[in-house]
Amino acid sequence: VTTPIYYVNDRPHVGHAYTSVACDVLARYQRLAGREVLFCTGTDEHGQKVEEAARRRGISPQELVDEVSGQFRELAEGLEVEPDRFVRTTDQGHQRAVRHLWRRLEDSGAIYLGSYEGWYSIRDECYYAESELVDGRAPTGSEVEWTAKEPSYFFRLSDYEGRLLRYYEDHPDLIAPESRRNEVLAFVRGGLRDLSVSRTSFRWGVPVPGDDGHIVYVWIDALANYLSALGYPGTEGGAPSGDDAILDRFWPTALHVVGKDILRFHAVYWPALLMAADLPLPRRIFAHGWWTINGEKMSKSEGNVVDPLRLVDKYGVDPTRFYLMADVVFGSDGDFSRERMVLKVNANLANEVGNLCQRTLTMVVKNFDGAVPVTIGQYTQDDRAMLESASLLRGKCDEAISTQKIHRYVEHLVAVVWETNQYIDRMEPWVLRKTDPERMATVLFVIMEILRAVAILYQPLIPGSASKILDQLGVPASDRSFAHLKSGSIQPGTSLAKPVIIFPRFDLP
Ligand code: ME8
Repeated sequence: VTTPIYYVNDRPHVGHAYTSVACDVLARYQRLAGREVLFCTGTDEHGQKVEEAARRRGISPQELVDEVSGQFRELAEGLEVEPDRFVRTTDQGHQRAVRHLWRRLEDSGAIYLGSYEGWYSIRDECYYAESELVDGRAPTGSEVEWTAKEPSYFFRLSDYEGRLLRYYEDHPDLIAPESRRNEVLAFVRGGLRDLSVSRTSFRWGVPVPGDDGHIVYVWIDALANYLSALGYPGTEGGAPSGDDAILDRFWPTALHVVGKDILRFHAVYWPALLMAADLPLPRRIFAHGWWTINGEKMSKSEGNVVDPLRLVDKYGVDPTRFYLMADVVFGSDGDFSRERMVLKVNANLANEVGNLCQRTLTMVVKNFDGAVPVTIGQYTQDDRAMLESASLLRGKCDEAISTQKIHRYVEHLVAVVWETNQYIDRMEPWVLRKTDPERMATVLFVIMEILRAVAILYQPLIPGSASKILDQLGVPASDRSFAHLKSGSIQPGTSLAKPVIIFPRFDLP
């Protein structure tokens, strides 16, 4: 599972947090499902944009990249995003991978020397054709500048049009969501031009092997991170067979999660480069949507950039992760509003799951000598229906996660908690206390079983809070993987502590 590697020309904001949390949820989920996962992220530290940002601040590029890369690490830590690899493109190992990839492209005849003139957007680190400009700007709204004719290496992207289209057709799941896939197809069908892949006008980057007047185009450098994260190319000079051995383990199931802004680089350029280097393609490329803030574009000049770590300070890490994943369909655009965050977190976490836990466990502790009740009656139709909903959760969540419908995964959990709250209100265990204590025990036991399933499945999204719920339910740490959904259960007689509130309620801003 990979995030994009983030540019270090700017501080991390909620958009970066979004992608990183999403990937962390996907990685944790698969790990709890028993799969071997390698979760990679990092920082994209080369290029003209970074060189200029350093110059503006009067520091060296190296000082700048060290500082901002550190901020991206802190962002991950603060959000409890736990990658296995953090690639920095200034790492020696990564640069070696870039040089190796370059040589393979060159050896296969996919690179030639020509000359380039045209429009370039430094903000997007992207070349644009005259015909793509809108009112003298890039289609993204970024400023473009004219690059006077300079010698440049080119990648024969135009050779790959047919092969890419065939590959997309044979692998309909490669690019998602569907609407984005269609955009990519339309773009490739519209014809591909060869891609300029080196620059001579700045120095901050990886020199082209054998011609160090040229710097490798920052996107080739950046995309190679997905290989260098896996140790590519193995031994120095790496024989092709060596590459394959190292990549074998994780590369065939690689999932690239990116924002829609950079889908073209991942779904067109990257597959073509891999084809040219005779390397297999990743399994899936998922483009999520774009966040605005209160309906407006997030930008430094607007002064409306949301610092995710400030959110964590104020609301805690799990409410922040929850809001980011639960509020919008993964794949669609979202709009950040503190008010909606508070409403959503208060409703789904504090009022629904938190309150259910608190009520249930308080009754258990008070009425059954601080332990899970031992005498439990026959299940009724109602009880069985509730337990059935809980046992269907795993399949539904698996289905959602395997297609990156993270919001859908959350919805399944929210729905079962909702149903359970209706169940407790219908069963009124607080009334049963006097009339039928055994029935009370049964109802509370059913709810604890459901909470156990919900908390186990919530671990990828709200790891700290889910484990607090499991602690309160007396579920041992060794029994919390998804395999225990079926094989485990709440143990009668387990002593329980008096529950404490897990999800605080927040005031509206
Ligand atoms: O593009 N809404 O880096 P970058 C949603 N270095 N997601 C957002 C967002 C927003 N408003 N703003 C940023 C680069 N993102 C390259 C990538 S990969 C080989 C090289 C997220 O720092 C989203 O994932 O501009 C987007 O694709 C990424 O940050 C862009 O980060």
